[in-house]
Amino acid sequence: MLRFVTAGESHGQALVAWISGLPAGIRVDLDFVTRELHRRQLGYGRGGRQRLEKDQADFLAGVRHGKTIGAPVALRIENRDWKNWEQALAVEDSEGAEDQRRPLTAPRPGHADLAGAQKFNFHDARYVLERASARETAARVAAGALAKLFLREFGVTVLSHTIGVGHVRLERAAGWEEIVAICENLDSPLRCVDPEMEAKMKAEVDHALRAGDSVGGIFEVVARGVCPGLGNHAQWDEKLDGRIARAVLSIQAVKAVEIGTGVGNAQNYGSEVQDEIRYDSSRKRFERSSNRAGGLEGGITNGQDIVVRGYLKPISTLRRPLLTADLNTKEAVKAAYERSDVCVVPAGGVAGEAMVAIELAGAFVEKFGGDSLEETRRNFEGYERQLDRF
Ligand code: EPS
Repeated sequence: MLRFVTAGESHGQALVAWISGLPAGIRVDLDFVTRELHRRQLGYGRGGRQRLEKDQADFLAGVRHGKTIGAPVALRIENRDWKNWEQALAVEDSEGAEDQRRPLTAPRPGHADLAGAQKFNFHDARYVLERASARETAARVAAGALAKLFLREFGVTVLSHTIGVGHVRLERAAGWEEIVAICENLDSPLRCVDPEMEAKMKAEVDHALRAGDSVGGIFEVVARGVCPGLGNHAQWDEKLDGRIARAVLSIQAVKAVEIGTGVGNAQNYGSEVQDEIRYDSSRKRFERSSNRAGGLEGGITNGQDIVVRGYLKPISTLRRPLLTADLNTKEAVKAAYERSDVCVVPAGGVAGEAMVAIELAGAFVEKFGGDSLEETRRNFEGYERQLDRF
């Protein structure tokens, strides 16, 4: 079973990720991991923090001479900002530490601040927000990069692009080549495949920036090359659509997830929604004339692209803050403002890729097993032959 957890506070010493269950023998391309981390830091509308950080994964365990060894992988990503927070977030208690705490007592509506403070009985939301922060997605992206390197061995590629920012929405479908190009283009401001729409999206960000506000949007993750048969219809918690939805919904600020054209499907007739089946005898594979199902039927992959959309609400830290109630005085005050991002949709997409890749890699390991990559490959190829003869 593939398992992964993270630890680390936004302004603490470092983020860490721990991943176990990957077969031995996966080539760990460090440049690829670094590039993935870099992609997550980009995007028009990011705040000052990204100029400070230069995310890099330092592998501590589970990799030898450039390959996984079947042992848990542990990695660490330094927070450069830690040097400004060593007192406030010190591990050890010390004389006068009280004054250094940088407490946050005006909880931001929409953030984990208040719910978390009540849950853990803190009268300072700092304890909560440091861990709730989307900075944590850096650790997910590093773990996701490993999942992608594994999937790559079997011809699977997971990418993403932006299809909505604020009121602006890309209405047309994006081609695979366009998505590949936008993921390779590190200068793209919002990672939208249509330059005209991207200019309008930029204007939405500018508008929010000027107004001291924030803006959300929609990213779309597409996984190509996934064989049919991953996931399982037979038990509710093995259905891969449910697992992917949970994984993407767990990303900070994602409030809805759509698979394929799931939302629109609810208002259309069955004949307009289901994807017709045909057989390609040269490839010896069943295919679909459309992909409204987003590559998943009955919680099982069907061989089409996996298409998953994450809907991000605008982030909750506002330069022109909303009203809140102070955690101690209970008086009406303006919510706290800390340096923040205005728009994080492109970064959300990169985190979305990581989560989808982790779920796909998990389903892959479950179906094909394998302590070593050779074993996984042998089982995978046996299954491919079975599909050829089907
Ligand atoms: C975040 C607040 C900001 C973001 C941060 C998420 O951090 P800071 O308060 O240090 O400026 O920049 O995101 C990251 C640091 C990151 O790397 O994505 C929050 O409160 O969620």
